[in-house]
Amino acid sequence: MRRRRTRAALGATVAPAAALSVSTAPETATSAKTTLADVVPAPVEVTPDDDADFRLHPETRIHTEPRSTEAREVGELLADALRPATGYALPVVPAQAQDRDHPAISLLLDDVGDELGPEGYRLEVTTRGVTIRATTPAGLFAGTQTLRQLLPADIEADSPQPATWTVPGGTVVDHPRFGYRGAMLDIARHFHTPDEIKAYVDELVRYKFNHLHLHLTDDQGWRIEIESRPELTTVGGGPGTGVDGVGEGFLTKEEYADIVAYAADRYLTVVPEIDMPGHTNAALSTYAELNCDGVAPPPRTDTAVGYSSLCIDKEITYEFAEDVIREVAELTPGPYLHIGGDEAHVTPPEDYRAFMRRVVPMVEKYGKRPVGWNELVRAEPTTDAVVQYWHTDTEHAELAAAVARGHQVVMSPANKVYLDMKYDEDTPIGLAWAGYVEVRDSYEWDPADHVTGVGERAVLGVEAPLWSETLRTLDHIEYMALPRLLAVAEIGWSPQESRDWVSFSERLGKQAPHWEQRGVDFYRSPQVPWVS
Ligand code: TNX
Repeated sequence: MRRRRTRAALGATVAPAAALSVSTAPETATSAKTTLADVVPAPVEVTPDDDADFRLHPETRIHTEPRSTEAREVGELLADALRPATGYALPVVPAQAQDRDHPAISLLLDDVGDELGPEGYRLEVTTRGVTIRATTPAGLFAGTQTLRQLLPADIEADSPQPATWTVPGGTVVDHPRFGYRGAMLDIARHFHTPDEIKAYVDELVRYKFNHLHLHLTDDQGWRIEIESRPELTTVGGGPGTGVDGVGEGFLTKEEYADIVAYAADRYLTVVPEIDMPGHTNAALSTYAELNCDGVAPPPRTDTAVGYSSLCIDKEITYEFAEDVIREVAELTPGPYLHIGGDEAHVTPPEDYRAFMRRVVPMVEKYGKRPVGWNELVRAEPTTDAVVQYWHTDTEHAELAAAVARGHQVVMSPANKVYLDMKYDEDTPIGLAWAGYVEVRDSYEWDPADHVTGVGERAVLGVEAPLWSETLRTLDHIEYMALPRLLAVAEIGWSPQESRDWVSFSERLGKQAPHWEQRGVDFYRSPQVPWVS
């Protein structure tokens, strides 16, 4: 996805426009040569070699592992990323013994050691070229994202630039701390189009996220086509749906499958969420028979939560749940299916348990690993279910007990990583129920030391949710996500002992020219020494 917008265009989409220019960095660093250590998330090991810089050149080729389609495809994606600004041909060709001397970026599948895990890579820059080695194509892909950050910001331009394309010399050895590094996008409160979702995917993969959780259904709208219940989308996702009635739209099955494939090509797994039994007014107002009294409530376009529930005692509820789960599971190659379960305030606790005891096994019946918001543990589901922790407490007996029973947890504490929280009182969009969340708040916490009783072994990973009650456009998404998304990226990837706010904020500041060059919006946090 290539996009280009001006600041003026952004002003037109975020109200009040003036508020966006309020924050100026305390100090503004000057643009300097990129060093091998300027990467976000910080790599595990970086060894610079000042005498080994490599320059991309009109004759540079991309050599990929012979006979590996995946390696070639990673090479093609890299070429697509580098061709517009360099104007070079960058042919992608199988690596051959005889052309070892040709200046090249080489992507090779090699046993780089078990300690680097399935996503690790080694990147070596010498005057002859760049070599990325990994055990898997996912590792090669991660290495190419590091390489993109090592080039001057002009590499983001969509037409040839006069720059010198120097890659700093040395070696990077890298692998992630957590296997699950996610971001969530809410397309229920305001629908976001396939192109907008793909643009977000593009941002995520740059910073080595590997899961995209799509919040597909909520009170204000149903956004995924279900063939057995066609009106869920034509009515529940149709005109007048969404917050303030201006968020209509839905993904057809083809569009969803296309997003899943686009993400998979970039080693990102889509995690679909169907939120139940609460957050279901869009379904309840579409199909009257889902209500206990058989009467459809009116559609809702406000932002209240916790008032809706599927009817626990009706058999049709479970037929509905199973049809939806089956169809979504069939469309989803990834291992997870999220069933929500949050804020079911009008579902009595016994009913909630009864509902989840029938519905969680349906997810498994269709071959998926259930995921639920942390309230799910009240139903004592199978310990295979992943618990997504969104509450803000650091003492949470219910969660600790679930971990003691054997559950794995994805950490998303709202006061740290909810990207829809305002940065400060001047943020023109966003909510503030979990407090203001500045970039340093997002960075300075450890998922494995945050809730008593939830240690490293129980943490599957970390996820940054972005709820869209106040977010309509891609500019809004970018403005709330950047720069905090990168704090979450580093928490998920980099070793805890090497994490350091000063280092992070300096590396973050150097991302600004990249974002500006590609027309991506971001919040100029006063905490960050932005490079202009
Ligand atoms: C709480 S977090 C919710 C969402 C809202 C969000 C707004 C969670 C599991 N539920 O329904 O959109 O707060 O920040």
